[in-house]
Amino acid sequence: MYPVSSLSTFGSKSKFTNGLIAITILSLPLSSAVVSADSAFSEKAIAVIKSCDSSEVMGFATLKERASSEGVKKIDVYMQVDGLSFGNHAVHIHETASCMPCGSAGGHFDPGNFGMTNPDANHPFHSGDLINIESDGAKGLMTTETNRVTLSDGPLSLFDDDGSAFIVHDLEDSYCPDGEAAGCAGGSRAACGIITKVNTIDDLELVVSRKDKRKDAVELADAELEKDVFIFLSPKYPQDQISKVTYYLNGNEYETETYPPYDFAGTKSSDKAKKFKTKDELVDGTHTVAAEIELSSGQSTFVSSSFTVDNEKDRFANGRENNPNN
Ligand SMILES: [Cu+2]
Repeated sequence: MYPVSSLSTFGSKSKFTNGLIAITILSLPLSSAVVSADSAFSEKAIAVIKSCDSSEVMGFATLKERASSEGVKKIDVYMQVDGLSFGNHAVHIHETASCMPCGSAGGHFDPGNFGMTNPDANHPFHSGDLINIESDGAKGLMTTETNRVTLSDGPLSLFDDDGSAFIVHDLEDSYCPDGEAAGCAGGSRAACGIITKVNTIDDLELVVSRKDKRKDAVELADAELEKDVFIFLSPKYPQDQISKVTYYLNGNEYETETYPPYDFAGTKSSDKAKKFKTKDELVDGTHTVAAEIELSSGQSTFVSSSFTVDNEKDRFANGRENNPNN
């Protein structure tokens, strides 16, 4: 149950109000929105998260599959949801790609011979069990990784015959420390998002350069940043097929660009990128930039990349402060 007033914090910015695609994706049978996978790894998927009460868009999630050094498939999950009440809310992958109504998403995703989808039983040991999303009453943010499910084909694939969906619950996931108890896995359902593959847009990625002319850019994902950087959408994807990019920094709306090049910190009239001062804007540690990308075709999609900021190291290297290791 959300107060309508807090829901409107998302809608009033009109970021998602014309995200008709998002809605289209959700209402289409999974197969029509899904594009065939052509590689076993580095698959991506998105979910548009909508209120169970009003069907209003509250946020989105991105999923990226990668192989560990031992070949284990891991998925990086990023989710931002606005309008959740203050506190923690359970997030799980549920067994069916259906959100209308939210109950139709079924129980917790848990394939296999011993699958047990009852949310409050075998919890938190279902394949689809994730961690809580933390909300400050307006914004909610969650990043995690899981190796219990895959996007690519296989026995743990989220893209089984009936697909899968995220459910965000009204209450905190207690992880059921005392075994099965009604509501211990988060209780009633607050929001839902069908998980949809987006394999056609591999070139749609965030990159970062040290130069305002965007030279020598590298992938933003897993980059280690210091001082001033220039983050933008890779020009590998045809820029004329994009109509608008809305950037988020750690879940908060940061910049909206309606013309290429799509710079995270904005573009100068000279066409150079404006600098993003990591030292002023972020503490050292891991951060995430996400982008909602509206395509000229009318579709919307989302990308996110987590990176590390380390300005301390730089300070020691320059000898401006005493290095405690000396
Ligand atoms: Cu659940």
